[in-house]
Amino acid sequence: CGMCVVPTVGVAAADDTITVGFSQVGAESDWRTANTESMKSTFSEENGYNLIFDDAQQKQENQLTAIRNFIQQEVDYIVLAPVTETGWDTVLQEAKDAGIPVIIVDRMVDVSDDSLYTAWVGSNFKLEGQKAMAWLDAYLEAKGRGDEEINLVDIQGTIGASAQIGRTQGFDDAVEAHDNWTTLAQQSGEFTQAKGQEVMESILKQSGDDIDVVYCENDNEAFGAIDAIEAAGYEVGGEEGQILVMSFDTTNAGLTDTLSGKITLDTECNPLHGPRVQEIIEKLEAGEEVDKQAYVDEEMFAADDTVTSIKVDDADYEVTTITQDIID
Ligand code: GZL
Ligand code: ZN
Repeated sequence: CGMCVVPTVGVAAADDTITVGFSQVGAESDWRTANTESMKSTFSEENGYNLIFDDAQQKQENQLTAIRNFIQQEVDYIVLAPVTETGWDTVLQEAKDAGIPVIIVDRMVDVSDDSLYTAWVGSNFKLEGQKAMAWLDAYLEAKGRGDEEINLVDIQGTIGASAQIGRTQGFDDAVEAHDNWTTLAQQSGEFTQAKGQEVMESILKQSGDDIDVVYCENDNEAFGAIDAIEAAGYEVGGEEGQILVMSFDTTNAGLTDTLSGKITLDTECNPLHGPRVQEIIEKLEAGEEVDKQAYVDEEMFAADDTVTSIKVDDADYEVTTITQDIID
């Protein structure tokens, strides 16, 4: 009903353990599940922590409620995985007034004053998009399709999330740079399989025969899109006449689809923030300085070795051909 306050799990801890309040986006994707697991296994009791975990079911108002609960419970640290970038200034000011350091993970917050958070650790989402599209450029060239008219579909993530903003930016900039590339459709799949399938179905109805590439902004959307594409009688894959599906997150299921060739490129987005946040908290406990922002390194996995390295802004990135033992 939205009125009931979801009871936040957790109890007040003995005074020598560190109590961490973690406001998580939700459980919309495999990536999110791995991210939650990383935080829970790092901030375990046996590791000397008391973790109070809250799942906001992808609603910002639930995250605001959770943070206010953490403040009332006088936690030692607040960790926030923000669902979208804006709307955090007031609640972060309340945490600051309460003297509770806030660590942002994964997506960014867009705040008027960056002293409202102590540190951020996550991915460079625009670079992820640039890398993926640089691979597509090289892949099509290698396949002799560099001058062909290419029609692309972008199934976007949750609108306003940093991962969506950055990956869409990488997509749009690359399409802009190629006069033989056209964006047929660009719509949010909300980072979920169900919505990804629904959006793909409606786009296929409008222009199925014209689609060359589907750029999914996470694996779960790709799973849904692939089901829709195959149900409509088209083939997914990197060859002419097939629909090339590319994705992000490199979840186990995503890499399994890359191994089978259903996904042609999966660009990593590393979910294992637990250890990184722990390092920040331990430094803060020791009174040491921490970096304001820390990007995680991320790789790319392709179904075949057509392209083994790409360049973005004079930096080189390796493209790994997926094998079963990488997935295990
Ligand atoms: C990316 C993260 C995104 C994942 C999606 O760091 O914010 O949110 O790519 C998840 O799977 O929903
Ligand atoms: Zn090009």
